[in-house]
Amino acid sequence: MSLLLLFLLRLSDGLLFTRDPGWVASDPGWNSTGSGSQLVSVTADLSSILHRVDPRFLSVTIDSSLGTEESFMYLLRSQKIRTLAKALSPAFLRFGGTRQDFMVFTPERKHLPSSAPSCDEETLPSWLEDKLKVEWTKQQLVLMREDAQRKYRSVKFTESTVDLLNSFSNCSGMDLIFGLNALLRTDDNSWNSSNARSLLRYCESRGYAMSWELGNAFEKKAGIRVDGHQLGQDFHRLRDMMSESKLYHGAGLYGPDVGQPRGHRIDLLEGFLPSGADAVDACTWHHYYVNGRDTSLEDFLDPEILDTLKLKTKEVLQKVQMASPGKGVWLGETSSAYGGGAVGLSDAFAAGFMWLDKLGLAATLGMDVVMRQVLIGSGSYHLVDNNLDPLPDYWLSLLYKRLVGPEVLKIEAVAAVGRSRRVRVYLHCSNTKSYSRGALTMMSMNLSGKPARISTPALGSSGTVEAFVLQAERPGEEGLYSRSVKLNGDVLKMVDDRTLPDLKGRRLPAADHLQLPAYSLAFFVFPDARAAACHDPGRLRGRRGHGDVFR
Ligand SMILES: *[C@@H]1O[C@H](CO)[C@@H](O)[C@H](O)[C@H]1NC(C)=O
Ligand SMILES: *[C@@H]1O[C@H](CO)[C@@H](O)[C@H](O)[C@H]1NC(C)=O
Ligand SMILES: CC(=O)N[C@H]1CO[C@H](CO)[C@@H](O)[C@@H]1O
Repeated sequence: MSLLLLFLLRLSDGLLFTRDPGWVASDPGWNSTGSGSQLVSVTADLSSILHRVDPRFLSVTIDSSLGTEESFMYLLRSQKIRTLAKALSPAFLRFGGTRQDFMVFTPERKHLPSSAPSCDEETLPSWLEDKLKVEWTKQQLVLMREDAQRKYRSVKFTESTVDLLNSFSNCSGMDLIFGLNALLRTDDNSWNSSNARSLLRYCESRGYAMSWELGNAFEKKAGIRVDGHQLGQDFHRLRDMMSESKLYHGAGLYGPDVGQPRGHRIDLLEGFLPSGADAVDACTWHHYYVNGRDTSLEDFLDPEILDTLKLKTKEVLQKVQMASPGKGVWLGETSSAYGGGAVGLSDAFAAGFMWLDKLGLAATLGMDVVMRQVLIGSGSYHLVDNNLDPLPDYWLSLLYKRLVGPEVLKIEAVAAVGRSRRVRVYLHCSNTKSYSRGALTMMSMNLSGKPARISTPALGSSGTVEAFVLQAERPGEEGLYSRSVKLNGDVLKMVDDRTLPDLKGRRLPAADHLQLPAYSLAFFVFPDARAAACHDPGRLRGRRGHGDVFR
């Protein structure tokens, strides 16, 4: 028997976090709240979990564009970016993207250096960091021109690129995934693995623990076309090569990194699965909501656009479940807008709605890992700006890491007049590193311009709620373009290159109405919820629970 919880969302023009003693838990009061406010009820099943995602669910990428000139890889020795990355661990760190299929390993060293410097020894001197940042900003213009013309040159990289990636991921506690070049083909159009073999040998000789991918959204590039069946065979070749290695025989292999379903692209996945599913540990696909060169603020706040992820995810999950039941599905590269992001939006507060909704929806539907394009790389969908300072989506990611656990619960928001479209909610058990077992974290956003209030009577009057409300630095629609963000009213910024600010919640008695201001993103933690599903997270609804919540 599932315990049904009823939250009430009351929408009005109230003040932030004010007490409303007039509310009575048993009063259905749907249309008698005065002041023209509207109620939305939120139901949740706290007896069992829908799905458990990977502890590294929120993961990040470094776009291979950073490797187009090897010197830029040294930015990964910046103390600031290391501090920021470490705070997001555990996570996967994927190195890949469009240019991975143009990168050729070209070893230079005859003799291996004795041992790598320790994490503290190797940070970049500030004069060099400043110089690299200026040059990287210029380089991005070159890269954007290449992207616009879709003309890519072959890029040589040496041992340094992998050394820097390994020390960055190792020192920040992330698990490195390296995307290999699939465009190296033989005369009969199968994958020429000789360059990858040489890279694997080098990495093995250095003892680098890492996992692998092959090809980035590859179907036709530089005049070469590869079908899904062939790609599956290429993955087997890579898996065989890994099996021969002492270090990599048990390492992860993920793919095929197909683009989102759009007519023939799904055929690439369908073609791949029969021949390639056995070779991969998880099936990866890419998702972007909109074209960065042709989008607007309205798109970033449009519930219909947010919902498109649900349809595409279901399509992919269905194909994978049919061909390879039980195989995990990952968003292997994903962000708001393709084409490098939408200038002025993908790096602004507005991007948080797509990001938080994607995290909520992907976990609910049953995807195991979501890799955000990009932690660092060219384009405007990065988590840190060109000075390596954190952008709003970085802070959102950090809060997610601190507050949200891997167990997903079923929750639904229903307005009196139908499904609530502009207030979106997701529910997980809380991260047990931050809260005791049984605690709940509700993620929530209000996509429109009026304030909303949330009541949580069913969680008991003795309990408390911790609110983490993110808002743009400036109010109103103009604020949505802001590159800084406030947590419970205070602008978030690093204390220094080694220190992040405290992310403090605001504690409220559970009987209070919680305010969800206009255009806000919020995490509400219920530390004393004692949710059965979170006490005993072995209690899974069915085997994998893919998508039950929206049936
Ligand atoms: C970092 O490298 C060391 C030495 O190879 C290894 O023992 C450790 O587990 C690595 N840490 C991470 C987080 O990968
Ligand atoms: C694969 O590539 C290597 C290096 O470019 C080349 O020497 C070799 O002949 C190629 N092998 C095949 C089968 O095409
Ligand atoms: C901020 C907000 O949403 N205001 C809106 C919050 O959602 C409700 C319910 O859909 C809207 O009616 C409000 O306008």
